[in-house]
Amino acid sequence: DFPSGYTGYHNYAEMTAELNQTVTDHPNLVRLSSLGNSYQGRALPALKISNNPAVDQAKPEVLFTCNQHAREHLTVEMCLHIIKRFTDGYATNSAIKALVDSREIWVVPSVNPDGAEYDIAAGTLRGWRKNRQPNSTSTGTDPNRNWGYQWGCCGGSSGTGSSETYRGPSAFSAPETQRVRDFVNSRVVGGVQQIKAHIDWHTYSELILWPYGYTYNDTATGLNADQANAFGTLGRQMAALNGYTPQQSSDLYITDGSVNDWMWATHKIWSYTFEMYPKSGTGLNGFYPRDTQIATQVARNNTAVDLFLGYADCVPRVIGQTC
Ligand code: 0X9
Ligand code: ZN
Repeated sequence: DFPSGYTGYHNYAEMTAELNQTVTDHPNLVRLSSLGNSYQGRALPALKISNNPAVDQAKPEVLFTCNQHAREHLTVEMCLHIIKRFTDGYATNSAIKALVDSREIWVVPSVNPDGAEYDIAAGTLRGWRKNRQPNSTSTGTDPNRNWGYQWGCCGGSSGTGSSETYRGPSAFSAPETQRVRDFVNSRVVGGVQQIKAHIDWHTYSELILWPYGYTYNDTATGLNADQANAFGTLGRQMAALNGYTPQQSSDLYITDGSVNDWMWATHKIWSYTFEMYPKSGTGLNGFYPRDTQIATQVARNNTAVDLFLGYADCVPRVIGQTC
């Protein structure tokens, strides 16, 4: 389990208990489901927050995913914080109520529970990143190199099983990315993707990133200048609220097979990566802020998340366009 100094983080059982408690506390605001199982058979819970969660309403849908990378435990706390804020706050906070009433919000607090549990299983913090699926020479696929758009195209991932950025033997070879893919595909209703915007939470470096990651070019197939401008403009506005640094993903480094590129290229979902606290670190310590940091660092994103949700129906509005 989490060692001393980190017990304020949720392990998988505690995360599951928290989601179940949310259902008990707010049965009319949430619906809990599973996207299917991880490689090792853990359920991948998804919580829908809506003012009528049993019904598929004709409202813009938004997706938050956390913990693609095992050791980035702060992101699980971010997703749980989003859930708490938009459920506990509904009755008393009119701004929160307005967002929940006008959106259908999906939260997947752990895309990689096998890796996260392995990371803490010995009572130490192992620095594990990937999932726990065996490969031909080693263990683990990097989920964020396993998505099926320009998979393995561009030197932004590795074909070596022991690498931290091993892309897997084929796109969507990881059960976890398959499950999220199938869920997102299932939200195409009547030929229209219902999910309009997405944030994938990571640590660390305090960045807001947007597509594409596979190329340094600002525009490319499926991403025109207006769209790049809208991505950047909303990204910079959110960064002004949380103090992160905004940039195109590839300005950090080239990645291929990342979730943001797939979400955008395949579904035209406005998909961002947020790299949370801290801004810098030495060795693995940047992945392991003490639990005393959790409350501050998740709340820091409140206004950026609210802005994001506000624009989620039509991100191009941020540059004066209509949808
Ligand atoms: O390398 C990653 O997957 C992310 N950084 S992390 O340190 N959390 O591993 C960055 C992904 C950014 N997205 C793209 N470049 N597309
Ligand atoms: Zn990450």
